[in-house]
Amino acid sequence: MILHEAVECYILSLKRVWSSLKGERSKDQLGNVRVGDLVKGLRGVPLLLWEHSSLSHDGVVLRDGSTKLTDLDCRVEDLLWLFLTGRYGNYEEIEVLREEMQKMYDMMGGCYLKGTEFIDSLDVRSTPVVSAMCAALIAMHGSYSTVRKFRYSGNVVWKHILDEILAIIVILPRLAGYILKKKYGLPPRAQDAASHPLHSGRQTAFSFSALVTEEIICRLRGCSLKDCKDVEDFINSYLILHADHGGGNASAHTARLVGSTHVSPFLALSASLLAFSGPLHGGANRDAYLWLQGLQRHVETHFQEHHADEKESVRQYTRRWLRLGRKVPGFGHAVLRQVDPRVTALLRFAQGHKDTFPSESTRFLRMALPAVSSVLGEEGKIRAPYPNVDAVSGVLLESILRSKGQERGIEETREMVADTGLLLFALGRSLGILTHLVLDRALGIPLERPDSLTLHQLRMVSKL
Ligand code: CMX
Repeated sequence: MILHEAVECYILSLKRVWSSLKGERSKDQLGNVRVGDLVKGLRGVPLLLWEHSSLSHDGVVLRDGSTKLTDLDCRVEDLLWLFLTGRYGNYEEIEVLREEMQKMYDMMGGCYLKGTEFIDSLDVRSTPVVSAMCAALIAMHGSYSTVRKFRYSGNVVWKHILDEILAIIVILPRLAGYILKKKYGLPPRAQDAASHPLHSGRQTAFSFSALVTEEIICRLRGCSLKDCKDVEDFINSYLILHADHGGGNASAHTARLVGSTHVSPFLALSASLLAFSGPLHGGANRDAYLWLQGLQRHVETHFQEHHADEKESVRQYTRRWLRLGRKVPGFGHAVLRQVDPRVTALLRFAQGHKDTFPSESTRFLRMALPAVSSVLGEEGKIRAPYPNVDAVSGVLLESILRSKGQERGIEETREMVADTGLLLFALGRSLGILTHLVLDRALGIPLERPDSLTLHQLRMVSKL
């Protein structure tokens, strides 16, 4: 028997047991959990401590138990203060944080250089942008730990971790901008030169959203930050809405698991972003935008050629897609059971800023999303046939990036928008993940080490 046949044979025998455990034996008790919990990815089983926020069927709530993430009206630095101290900071405190971040930013030149050298050595065109970011984080870790020699243990280790996560946070926007520059051949800027000090000579205090807007959006649009006030506000909201979603999602949980081995936050973040980039999690951000682009083209063509009803075209396209056995990216959720509140918040923002977001983009989303949902609902098995945050972010971002009249081809612009949305999501999520690593180490969260069972052992429990 050749290898593939032998493996297939083994898999078929495992699948038979697996299916019975998912079905008729799922209610069998297994210690404190049920067999069904184990085979369904521990959905809804409360197993993790996560201080920043928790997620329920209708959205994410911050640690005070009443404030929704979508209700926050603040800057990224206010959120960082909240995550790190458990309360809102006053004006002076946030200014102190901004100064700390500016100092950190000025110190990170050598480290950043290591990251960019590593990115230069990659074939960036064929490397997924988040993988390039992870590789650069690993390279920068070597440089950072040479300068700051300390062991990742002891009572006050959280102070070192705090310094380290601030160092990472301030450098991430430049790294993301550099990756996009390399991948899309954007014109170099003085700040990209290795010899150029990181300090940009900005007159105002450090602002994460401003840095992200300057390094990513302004670079892609070829404009300056002062012409982008609305865009900077959008980016600030986008980062905040993506910053945290409880501790059970794949990226947050990976950071917790890997961090629990006491590795450096550079490495824990790198691992967590790799988990993030999968198509069922953050990677859906990119896929959903490209899927919606295909949908939009289909709807336009059908309208031009047959004057077909738009909603019917959307339903037809979705049905065909599902018939191929594929998932519709940007729809469904493991926890939410309604339209993702972040979808509503981002659309509301766009509708309130019509100069930046032409009404056609929001009109299309408002028409198409419920039509896709209605087809997914007909499937019967999808527990949340509603759009999640990934369904809107790319289309809205495209409005910003196209509004300056890019000279690129349509396909390349699409790829660029898709990559940019994904990187922005990664930057937002890094804020929650990194700040929680400080709390993990301060609390002494132990090495995560759940028990595992073989299918044979499960069969014994279920008497199969
Ligand atoms: N398209 C097609 N089928 C879907 C679907 C979708 N968008 N969402 C769920 N289903 C299917 C599942 O594959 C499952 O089918 P089987 O029973 O045949 O295996 C069934 O519906 C039930 O799934 P569920 O309980 O509703 O959803 P899960 O908790 O298993 O999965 C998620 C949740 C997000 C992985 C899933 O909805 C999905 O794959 N969505 C598309 C990818 C996506 O948008 N991911 C981003 C989520 C947000 C984030 O984490 O960033």
